[in-house]
Amino acid sequence: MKLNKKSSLLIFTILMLLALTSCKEKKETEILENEKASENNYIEVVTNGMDFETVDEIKSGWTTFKYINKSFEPHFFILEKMPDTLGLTTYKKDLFPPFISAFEHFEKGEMEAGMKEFENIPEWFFKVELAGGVGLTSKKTTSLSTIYLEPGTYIMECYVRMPNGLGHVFMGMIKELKVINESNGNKPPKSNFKIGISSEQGITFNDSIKSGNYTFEAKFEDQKQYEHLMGHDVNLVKIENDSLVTDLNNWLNIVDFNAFRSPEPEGLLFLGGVEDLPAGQTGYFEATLEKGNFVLISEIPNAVGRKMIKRFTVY
Ligand SMILES: [Cu+2]
Repeated sequence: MKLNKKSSLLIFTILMLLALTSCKEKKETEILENEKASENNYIEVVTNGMDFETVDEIKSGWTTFKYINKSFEPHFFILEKMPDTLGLTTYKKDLFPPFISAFEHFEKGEMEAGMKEFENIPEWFFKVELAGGVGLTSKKTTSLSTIYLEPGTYIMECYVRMPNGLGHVFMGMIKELKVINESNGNKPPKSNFKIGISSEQGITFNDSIKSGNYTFEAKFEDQKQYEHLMGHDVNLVKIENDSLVTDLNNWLNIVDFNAFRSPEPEGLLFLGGVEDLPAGQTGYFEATLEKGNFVLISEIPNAVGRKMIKRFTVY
C-alpha cells in the first residue's frame, strides 16, 4: 500500500486507513474457541456488534474461516500480514492517531490539514501485505472462506463505514491473529466452480447455475492497486433486481466518502467471498444459492466499468 500523490486519493487513503485502526480490545474465550476449531476444522469468527471474536493463534496452511455475523450490519474481514515482528499494539499506536486526526479534519471539510496528518504514517505501514479474508457478509448471515496462510502476524479488520462515515475498525472491528510456524496439514477444498479474477479480463464465471450448496474456487489471475490503494477481491451478492447493480457499484466505491456506509442499499444480500489475494493465488468460498439473480463483484471504484462484475442467474 502506497500513498498516492493525488489529493483526492490521499483523502480516500486517509479514510481507508482510518479503517485500519481501532479502539476496543475483546476478551477471548480462547480455550473454548480452540476446541471448536479442532473439532470442526474451521476457525470460527463471530461478530456480535462491532467486534471479532476468535482465537489468537492458529497453525499455518489452508485455513477455513466460518464468519458468523450476528449483528445488524454488513461486515467483512481482510487479513493484513504485518512486517517484521510488529503486531496490533504498534498498529494502533502508530496508525490510530494520524488517521483519527485526519478523519476529524475531513469531517469538517479541512482537507489540507487532514492530509498533513498522513505525514505521520510510519514507513512500516507500506510493507503491509494483503493476505485474503472473508468477503462482505450481510447482517445475520454466515459465510465460509478458505485461504492459505503463511506463518506471521496478521491484523484482521473491517472498514465498512458507520452511517456517519467512521470506519468499523474504530469501533472495535480489529483483531490480531498469529499464524505459527507449524503446518495444519490441511488440503485445499474441492471446488464445484471456478471464478477468474483479472484486471484485464474482469470477473469470469458461468451465466447460470443450478441452485445448491457449492464451493467456489477464486483464482486471482493478477492483482493491482486501485484508487482506493487496495487491490481487487470477489464478493457474492444476491440482488433482487438488475437495477440494483448501479446502487451496488456506487455503494462499493469507497473513494466516495459517502459510500460504503451501513446500511447497504436495500435488496442486496452479501454472501461472503474472498478478500484481496496476491497475483496467482487462489482462495475458496462456500455458499448455498437459491433461485434468483446474483453478481460476483469486486470492492473497487467503478467495478462495473472495469468489468469487475459478473451477473449470473440461479435456476
Ligand atoms: Cu464491519
